[in-house]
Amino acid sequence: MTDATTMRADDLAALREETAAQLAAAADLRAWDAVRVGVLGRGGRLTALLKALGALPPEARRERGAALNRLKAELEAAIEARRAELEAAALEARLAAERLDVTLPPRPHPPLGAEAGAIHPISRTMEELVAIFGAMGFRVAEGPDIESDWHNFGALNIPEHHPARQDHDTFYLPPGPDGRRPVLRTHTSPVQIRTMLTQPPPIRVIVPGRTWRADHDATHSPMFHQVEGLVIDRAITLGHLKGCLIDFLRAFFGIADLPVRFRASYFPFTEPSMEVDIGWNRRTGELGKGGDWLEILGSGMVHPRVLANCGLDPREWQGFAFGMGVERITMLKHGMADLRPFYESDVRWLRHYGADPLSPPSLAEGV
Ligand code: 2NM
Repeated sequence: MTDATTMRADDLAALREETAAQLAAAADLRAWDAVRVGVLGRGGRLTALLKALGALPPEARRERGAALNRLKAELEAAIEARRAELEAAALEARLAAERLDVTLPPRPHPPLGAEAGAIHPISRTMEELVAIFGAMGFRVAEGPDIESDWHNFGALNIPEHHPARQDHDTFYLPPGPDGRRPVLRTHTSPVQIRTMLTQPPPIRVIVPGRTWRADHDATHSPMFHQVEGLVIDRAITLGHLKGCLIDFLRAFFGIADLPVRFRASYFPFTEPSMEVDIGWNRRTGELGKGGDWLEILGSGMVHPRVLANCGLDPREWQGFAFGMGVERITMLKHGMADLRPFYESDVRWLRHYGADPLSPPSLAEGV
C-alpha cells in the first residue's frame, strides 16, 4: 500500500493531466468555461482539495497547502492561456466569414427601373459642376434660402431703384423687428457675400443652390437652381476668368473644341461684366458647331465696391465671379425641350433622364 503523501501527490498529478486534456479538448469558449468551473468553481475539484486542507494536522497542512497553491497557479495559467487561444481562433473565424472587399466594383444591376431609383438631372448636373470645379480647387459653399435685403441686394451694389428689387421679381416676407423685409434669395450671390465676410482670401468657391423669383411661364419657374462661383486672390485677372470658364464649358458639354465667346455686358456687382456664349446650331440645337451663338452664363470681375462692402481692400484683393442656371444648362446638355418636367415627379421622365446612382460623375471618364 502506498503512503498517504504519495497518494496525494498522484492526485495532484492526475488533476494536472486531466485538466490539460480537458482544456485541449475544449473546442469553444462554452466548453472551456465548463472545464474552468469544474476545476476552480465553487464545487470544482481543486476547490474541494483546498477545502479538505482544514482536516489535516498542521505539519501536513503546510506542505500540502504549498503544493496545492503551486498547482492552483499552474492551472489558472493553463486555463487563461487556453481562453486566449480560443478567443483568437474565434476572431480569426469571424474575420474569415465576414470578409468584405471594399475595392470590388459595384455588382452588375438590372437597367434602371422604378425600384432602382435614379439621380434627378438637376442633382446630377450639380454633382458634375462640383466634380469639374472641385478638380480646379474650388470648394462648395452654402447659405440660407431666406436672406436679408442687404445680403441679397445691398452688398452686391444693387441700388434701391434697381428693377430686380421690385415686388414682381422678388418674394418678400413680412418685415422683421428692424422693419426690413427678408427675401427668398433671388440668386446664390448672398452666399458669396457671406463667404467673403467670414473667410479670409484666397477664396475659391462654387455655390449650388435653390433660388426664387416671382416668375412663372413655359421657361420660368418660381423656384429654380443656380450655380455661382467666386475666386478672390491677389492679382486675379480677366485672363483667369476666361481660362477657368472655357475649361469648365468644354468639360461640362464634353466638347474639347467648343467655341466660347465673351461679350461685354452689365451687372451691378461686376466691372467689367461679360456674358459667355457657346457655339451651336440654332436650327438643329446641336452644340459645338453651326455658326450661331447661345448665351450660357454671366461673369465679371468683382466690383471694387462689393469687395469693400465685404471688408476686403480692392487695392490688395481682386477676383472674378460667374453664375448660371442649372435647369438651363441641363436642358441644353440633354436636349430637353421643356422646363416643367423637372418639378412634376413623373417617374417615366425621371427614369428616362435620371442618372445611375452607382456611376457618379468622375473627370476620369468625362462628366
Ligand atoms: C452672375 C454674373 C456675374 C456674381 C458676383 C458675385 C459677387 F458676390 F462676388 F459679387 N457673385 N456672383 C455674379 C457675377 C453672378 O450670375 C449671372
